[in-house]
Amino acid sequence: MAVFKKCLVFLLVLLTAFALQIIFFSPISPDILELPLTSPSASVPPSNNQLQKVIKLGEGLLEGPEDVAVDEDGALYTATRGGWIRRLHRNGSWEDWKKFESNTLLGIATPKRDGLIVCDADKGLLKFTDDGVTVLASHVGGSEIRFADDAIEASDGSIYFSVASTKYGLHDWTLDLLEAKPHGQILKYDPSTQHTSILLDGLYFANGVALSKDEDFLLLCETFRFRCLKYWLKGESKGKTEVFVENLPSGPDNINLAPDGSFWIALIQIVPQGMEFVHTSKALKLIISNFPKLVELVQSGVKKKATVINVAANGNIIKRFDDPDGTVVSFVTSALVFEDHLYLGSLKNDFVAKFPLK
Ligand SMILES: [Ca+2]
Ligand SMILES: [Ca+2]
Repeated sequence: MAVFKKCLVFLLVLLTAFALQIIFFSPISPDILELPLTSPSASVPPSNNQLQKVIKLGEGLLEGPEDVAVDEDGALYTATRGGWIRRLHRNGSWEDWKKFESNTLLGIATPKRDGLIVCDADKGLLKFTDDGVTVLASHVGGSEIRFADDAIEASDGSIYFSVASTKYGLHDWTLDLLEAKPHGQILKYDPSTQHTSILLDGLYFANGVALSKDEDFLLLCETFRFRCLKYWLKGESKGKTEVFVENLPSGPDNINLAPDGSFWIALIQIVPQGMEFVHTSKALKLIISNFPKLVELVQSGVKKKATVINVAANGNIIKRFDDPDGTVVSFVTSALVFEDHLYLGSLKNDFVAKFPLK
């Protein structure tokens, strides 16, 4: 009996130590993640397999081309995992335009004048020109910019860009998701003073940014809230933020203005089917975060779908295209309209997908 008691005490001590280890040394301090309503919403068109019709551009040449942008001459740019900025000329030839020592290049935007604006999740806001690369912003308010995600330039030269998380980097984005706290920001870079300031704080993974046709508002995607917000830049509501579109079927990534004034948003699956329960328990999240293999498991299977939506300037969802099981394209992170075609970037594919809209 005494032996049994000793064993029990030993087991209790072990369990307490395990619990303390998990609570005090966990890399996260989690909150519950509010998942989108699972009942089909009347405002979201049904899933389809339209995206299986895409044409693959630059296949094998482009590793994880997260975002796409087109310049005045119709050249299409993308930044790859190997740090290459590659561009596709109108004649169909790909050019290795610039190389940067980085595997964390994300959102890009073509400025009014030459070059390319690029977000690097390690270095901040960069600008590439034929002459080389300049770091436009690496700090804000004395702190390093850790996870710059996407940028857009206004006609006055100001650059609005997102910071997905001030706490975790690109390679730890799953921890940020498990923590489910608002570590995201929108920053503004002023070219006349070269100063960067915080425009918005407390966002749930601030991702894609886009300006409206008249530049009267800025749209920003809050991936972990399954919604996009509208921040007014002009008019009576200037400085105010409101919901643009919400309860999306998955997390919005990059967003782009279309020539007709509507927006194209790529939706990424951040919670794989069957894993929803993980996000409803803080205790479970604490345990998982201590074991990298479990963190991997929570995210396994997220890259198997592709969904893009077209949203009117008033927030109504107009169209939806999917590859529901990622047969041809998967983990599409951006959608851009150029001359009646959609160009799709992806963190998983090794090509840019082209999809005819007409
Ligand atoms: Ca972009
Ligand atoms: Ca992004």
